[in-house]
Order: sequence, then structure tokens, then C-alpha cells
Amino acid sequence: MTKRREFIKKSALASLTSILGTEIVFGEKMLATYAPVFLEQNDPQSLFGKHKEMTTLNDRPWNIEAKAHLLDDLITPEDRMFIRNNGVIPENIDADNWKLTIEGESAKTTKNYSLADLKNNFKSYTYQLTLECGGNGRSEFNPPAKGNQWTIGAVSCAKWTGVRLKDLLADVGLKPDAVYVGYYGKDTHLSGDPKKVVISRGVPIGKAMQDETLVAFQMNGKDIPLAHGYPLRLIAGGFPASASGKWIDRLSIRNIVHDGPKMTGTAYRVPCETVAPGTEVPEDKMCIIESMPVKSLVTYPKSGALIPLGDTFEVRGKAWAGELSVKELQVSIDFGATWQKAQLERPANRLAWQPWTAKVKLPRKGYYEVWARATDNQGTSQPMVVPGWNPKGYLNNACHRIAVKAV
Ligand SMILES: Nc1nc2c(c(=O)[nH]1)N[C@H]1C(S)=C(S)[C@@H](COP(=O)(O)O)O[C@H]1N2
Ligand SMILES: [Mo]
Repeated sequence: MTKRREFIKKSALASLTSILGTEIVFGEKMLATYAPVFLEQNDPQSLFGKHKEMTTLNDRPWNIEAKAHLLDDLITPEDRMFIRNNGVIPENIDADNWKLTIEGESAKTTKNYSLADLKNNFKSYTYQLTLECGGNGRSEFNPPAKGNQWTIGAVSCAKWTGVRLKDLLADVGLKPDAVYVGYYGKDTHLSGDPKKVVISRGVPIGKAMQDETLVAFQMNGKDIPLAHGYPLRLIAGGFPASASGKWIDRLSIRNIVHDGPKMTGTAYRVPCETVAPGTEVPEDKMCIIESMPVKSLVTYPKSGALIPLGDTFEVRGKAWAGELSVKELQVSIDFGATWQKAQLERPANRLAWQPWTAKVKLPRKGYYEVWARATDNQGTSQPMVVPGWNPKGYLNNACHRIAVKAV
């Protein structure tokens, strides 16, 4: 036990040292549970170049979310992009010698690609792609679900550049029994055990073959930021973002549904049939999350805004619907009694979120809430209340609301 604690303490010390960039003198005298002051001062702002209003939910591993008003840009800039890690961000990445291996029982051959191979030998594509964590909105479930208590900010829609996964799969050759592509990344386990894989998820072969499924090496026109998967990342927009593996060095073409860590059991799965809140659900009654549900955010004004009474004012936001598109967005200022249609734009490309705007008039001074509700192209709308309780707290797509005062 003492040995184990010593080991954890040492590896925690090592990672603190690497964050600080210098030795912690007398570090061995620091209690293992002690949070050094620099961690408080060095918020994600300076560590990851994040906006000062981003919220840190956990610093080991790092999990950081946005606030709704930070997501007002059409293309999410790096500093407003949520970070979700299951383990420790890899260090000392050598992009020049990076190798992506594609193998697996359903691969006709095994091939290795350097970043230069990917950039020079395959056509590059750029798409704007919505990535939402399956657990976004978890904080509202009751009984509560364990895990990061995301509110609404674990969603982003940046521009990703890379090669199509399907082009790589064609280069390697698929056997007819291929059903899934699993990813492996270079992040390390919190335990410090180098043999333990943190997370290894992936996508069904049908998703892998879509034009927009990328092995990406750029985000918003630059190298992918370290926290978001530098130098190479799988991007599967519209699926829970856990399918988009960061720091990838291996893809495995499987003849079974991939069974890496966090693919099995209850991880990123919901009950196949709706259950009453608090129900214990056996594993074989849990289904893998694929397309994310229809959802929207009010990104302007900021909740709490004071609106001068008078003419109309502009409310705006974003809407997305996993693998589907959004066909209508409505807003209400009277707690859902009446709804007005917003102007909804088309997505930049398939699987990108859609901006919307509405002109709203507040009839007299006082407190209001602006609610937004999106409907997907199959006619499914966001629920007004927290939907389908599930043991791990996934897929909360309840309507977003903001508070405003007419003054
Ligand atoms: N290698 C690796 N890839 C990963 C993860 C991880 O912990 N390790 N987290 C996944 C989860 S759960 C999410 S929601 C997204 C978050 O992507 P972001 O941090 O770039 O926003 O990355 C996914 N890819
Ligand atoms: Mo996630």
C-alpha cells in the first residue's frame, strides 16, 4: 500500500513538474493530497490558452467547459473549446517521427504512415464538425450520475483538416467482414501504469466510410493544439466526441464491435429501452451511443443581460442534430406558452452546427427567460425537461434557457 502511494505520489510530482516546467524543490515533503498554489493561479487560461471564463471541472484529468455565451462564434476558436480528457496528456510529442499504424483482423495489410505520408500521398479535406461530449448536460440528471458534471459547454464546432479515413482504409484494404474501426492514442493512464490503455473507442465501418470522417492534422488552419490531439486525431462529427480519438498512433480494423476500454460495459452507452430514474440496468440492455440528439444553445445575449426596453433585440445561437440536420428553431419568452420561429441558417457542411437568430420584443420592464428549441429533419424536437434518465448521465438535450431583464 505504502509502495503504491509512493508511486502515485511520485508520478503526481512528475506531472506537476512537467506542468510547471521546473522542479518543485522540497516536493517530496508536499502531502500527496496537497494542491499547490500555482495550480490555482495557473488556470486553464495560461496552461491551455483558454478564455478566462472557461470552467475547470477537474484538473486530474483536465476537463474544462465553455459557457454558452463563449460559443457565439460560427467556428469555435481554440480558446473557447472544451477539453475532455480521460487520462494524462502525452508529453514530448515528436511529430516528425510520428507513425500511424493501420492494422487489425479485417485489414488486408498492415501499413504505417508518417504525417508527411498522410499530407503528401492523400487528398486533404476541410470540414467544420460538431463535437459534443456524450455527457454534456450530465449535471442535471436526478438521481445524479457520477463523472464530470458538465452543464452545457462540452460542445464545439471547429474546422478540421485531414485525410478521409475511407481513403486510408482503401489503401490498407478492407476484408468483407470489417465492422468497426477502433483507435489507440498516446495519452497515459492516471495510475501511471504505461501498459494501461486510457480509452480506445472508434466508429462503425459505415461511419468510417463517410466523407466527413477524417484523420485530421489541423484545427482551424493550424496544427492541432496539444490538448485537442496534436499531431493526429480521428474526427467523427455528429457522434459523441469520445469517438474522435486524440493523439492517435494506431487504428484497428475489427471484425467485431471494437472492445477497447470505454467501448464495453456501461461506458458511452444508454439503456436500449427507457428506464425509470435510478433503475439498475444490466450491461446487455445497454446500447452504444451513435448519432447525438437534436440540441441548441442561446449564445447571445449572455444570460443575465440587461436589455433596454424599446425595439426588438437580437437573440442568437447554434443548433445541431448529430448525424441529422436541424429544420427549425423556435424561441419563447413566456415560459413556453408561445413560440416564435427564428431564422435558421444552413450548415457550412454536413455535420456542422447551424447558426440562428431571432428578433425578440420584450413587452414591459421586468424579468424574462429566453428559451430555444430545435427540431431535427425527422421532426424530433428537444424536450423541455431533462429527458431519459440513464445510469451514466448521457444525452441530456433539454432546451437551453437564459435570463434577461428589460430595463
Ligand atoms: N486519446 C483520447 N482521445 C479522446 C479522449 C481521451 O481521453 N483520450 N476523450 C474523448 C472524449 S470523451 C471527448 S468528449 C473528446 C473531447 O475532445 P476535446 O478535448 O478536443 O474537446 O475527445 C475524445 N477523445
Ligand atoms: Mo466525452
